[in-house]
This record gives sequence, C-alpha cells and structure tokens, in this order.
Amino acid sequence: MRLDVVTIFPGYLDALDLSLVGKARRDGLLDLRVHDLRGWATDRHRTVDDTPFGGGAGMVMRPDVWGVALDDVLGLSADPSGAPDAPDAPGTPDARGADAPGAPDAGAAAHRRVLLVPTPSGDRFTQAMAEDLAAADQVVIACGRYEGIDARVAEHYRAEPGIEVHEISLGDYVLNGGEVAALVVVEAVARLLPGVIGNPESLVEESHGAAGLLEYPVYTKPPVWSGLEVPDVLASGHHGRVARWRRDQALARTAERRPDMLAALDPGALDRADLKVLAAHGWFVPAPRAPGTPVAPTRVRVRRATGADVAALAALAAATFPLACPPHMAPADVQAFIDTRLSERHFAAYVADDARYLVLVAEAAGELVGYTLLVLPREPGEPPYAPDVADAVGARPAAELSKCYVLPAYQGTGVAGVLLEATLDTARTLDVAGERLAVVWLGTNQGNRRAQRSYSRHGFTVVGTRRFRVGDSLEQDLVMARALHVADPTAQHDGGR
Ligand code: 6GU
Repeated sequence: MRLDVVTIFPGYLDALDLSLVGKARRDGLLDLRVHDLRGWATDRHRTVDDTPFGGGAGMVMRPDVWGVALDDVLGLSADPSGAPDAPDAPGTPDARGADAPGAPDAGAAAHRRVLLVPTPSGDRFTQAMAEDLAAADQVVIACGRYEGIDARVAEHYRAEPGIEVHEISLGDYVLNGGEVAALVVVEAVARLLPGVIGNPESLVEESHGAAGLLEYPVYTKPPVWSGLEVPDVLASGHHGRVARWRRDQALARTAERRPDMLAALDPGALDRADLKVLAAHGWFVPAPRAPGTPVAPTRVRVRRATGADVAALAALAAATFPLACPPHMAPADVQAFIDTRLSERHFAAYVADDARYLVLVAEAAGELVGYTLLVLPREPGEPPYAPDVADAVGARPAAELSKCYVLPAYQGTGVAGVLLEATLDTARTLDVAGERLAVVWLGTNQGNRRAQRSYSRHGFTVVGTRRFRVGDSLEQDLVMARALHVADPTAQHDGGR
C-alpha cells in the first residue's frame, strides 16, 4: 500500500522509521512517503497560509498551495513528472529516497485512492476505518496547521472522480495540527497490512476488534508482584475456563467503560454465560418484537416510581396482569380487577402514599418494562389480611409483595430478578412505626411454576396456601415468604404455620 503524508513539519513523522512501521517500510510492505507542503509554495517565503475571510484569530492554509500539492501526490497533475515535490528545503527530513512525484501507477482505474484530512471537526477515527483504509491502494493524509485548511480543498477533491475524502478526528480535544493524527492513522493501518504483524492471531482478540468488546486484562511473570496475584484461572491450564474468564472480563470492562459498545453488540453472538455477566451490570437482551429482528442489549435501571410514572404504570399493569392469569379466568373478571386495583388513579394513590406502598419500576430506554408493588402494614403487628396467610407468615412486621411483573419481552432476561432484589433491598431499609420490616410475603398462582422457581432463587420458600378471588374464579395460591434480616432464609418460619 502507498501512504503519503503532506505536512509543513515532515520531521514530525520521523518516528515512522521506528518499530513495526519502520520495519514494514524497509521490508517493502508499506510505501510511505512524507512530503513538505512548502515544496509547492511559489513565493520567496514559501508561504502556505493567509488571513481568514470574515475575520477572526489565526491563519488559514491556502487552497491553491494544497491544490497543486495534492494533485501531484494523488497523480492528478497534467504533467506529473514535472511536479515540484523534489525541491524540499535543504535540511528538511524528507529524505525518503523513494519520494518520486506522484505519478499514477499503471492500472490506476482499479485504484482506490483516499484523501484524509485530520481536523477536530471530522468524524471520529475508528478501528473500522483503519480496516477500511488498509484495503485502499493509496491513502494521502493532508496535515493542516493553524486554523485549518481552506474548506474548498475537501470540497474540491470530494467532487473529483475516483477520490474518497474523509475528514477525521481523533477525539474530543484540540491539537495544533494533523501530524499526530497522521502518526495514528499510519500506525493503525500499517499493522493491519499483510505481513506486518508476525502473528496475525494477535489481531483477532484485541479491543475494538470483531467481537465489539474491549480486550480482557493480560498478565505475565512474576506470578506475585507488589502483593498482587495473577488470577488463578490463568495458571490452571484449563483452556475452556481461561477463555470463559477472559470473555467475562471483556464483557464486564466494556459494561463499565464503554456502554456505547454494548448497545452495538449483536445479541445473536451472546451465549447464556455472556447474558449473565451483562445482567450483573444492568444490561439485558429483550426478545425481538418481531421474529428475526434481534434487539440490541439494553440498559435497564430500577428506581422508585414517581407521580410522573402513573400513566405508564397503569398501562404496564394492564398489559402484564392478564398474562399472569390462568387461562380459564373470564376476561371480564380480569378487566374488572385491573379497573378496581390497577388503574391510573390507583397507581397515583400508591405512589403518593409511601408509608403504605413501595412502587419500584424497571426502565429501559425511557420505557417502563417492569414494576413491583409492595404493601406495608399500617402498624408493626398488623397481620396479613387473610387468616390463612396470617397463620402462614409468622414474623411481623410483614409486607406483601402484591405485584412483580415485567413485559413479556423481558421475561427470562433477569430483569424480574433485579427488580425483586431491588425491592428486597429497599424493604430492608423500611420500618413500620419504628420497627424494621421483618418479612416479605407473596401469593402466587399454584400453576405458575416459573414464578415459583424465580422466587425460590431469590430466597422465598413456600409457607402455605391461600384462596384468591378474581371475579367468579376462586384461585388457589401458594404463599411464599422471605425474611429480610437473616442470613438463612429458612429461619423465617419459626412461629409460622
Ligand atoms: Cl485529527 N486534528 C486536530 N488539529 N486536533 C484534533 C484532531 C485532529 N483530533 C482531535 N483533535
């Protein structure tokens, strides 16, 4: 590949003689030429800049000087052989030998030529761009200084057939010129060229690579340094476990440092273990809305509901409650239950009365996807309202987890578990007239094994049964309970049943 850098500070690019890039040049894998822009200036002072039209601070680089320089380097000059590339000022380090004028190579029609203009107002330079550039035949980097290059230069070459123009930025900060960006681009592109890196395997797993994750942390000898040990798994010799550990680390790092990268992951490339790591960091992959349209991982946050949520809460309750009802229940009964317990008016009352109710919501991309409703006793000794439950749940004060629902798209993703744990965590901080809450109980339909399994995983155990009426149907519920302040969740039944 051929790479040309045009700059008023050719010496800045001397570093490209070193290391891998220097070796690639010496090995003929990379034809890198650095040119002094002043070689194309025509006045006695070799001027390349002038004052800005419209006024303002600083100087702007002249389009006419850049135009002849870039025409030469890109091989667009009428008479390429006459290009004044050679007359660099004595002492400029443009002594690359191979610095012939930019005559177009034979077969130029098939050539992909790219003009890069580094500028803080460009598109962010990425690994994907580096990979794209590595496939080009010629990349020319036009390094501006001062306030930049006259805007007509990029415009002019954009209109030139066969030339791609990209204005690129390294990041959100301002440098004095494009030379550092040229170093960055050359290094990022050169290492992707065939033969430049001895072991191409090492390109596979790196940060910003195909996996779309940051790289896992790496370690070498000594095994203990400064009191810090290398993680045991890496010395286990167990390739499968090492690979899993590295992937877990990559996922966790990316979740913590670059959530924007997680949102761009292909959910099809995530296995169950991946989903667990992501869930632990608050990221979930909802089911597709339509088959074959996978949804990207989504950040889900759990928080207390506010008055602003009541309309969305009522809509969520109306969407989720019927799905949890057994199939034989009359739709009219289900609707009547919603109207008398889960309307907007009811949620407004729940949210407003935080001595009596705790409402948490799970929010994803501004949408409510789940909620819990915990009902607190009015006084510490108040038993659960139904005698069968009062007997089964012995400890006081006892709060009822009345609702714990998530949208179908988030069922099985772990969101319900996060919502439930957050509810228990908040419940642990609550008291009823000075006595801290001791137990949370709930009734769940006997047929709903999925819910029961989920509550069991979160420390609930079955303590009894109750009857639960929805309209005409009298349902048999399991009563499950969980102590809030003991390590052993089975210890809660002393005095119960
Ligand atoms: Cl490419 N150029 C300049 N001058 N400043 C920058 C930049 C480029 N990228 C970030 N800051």
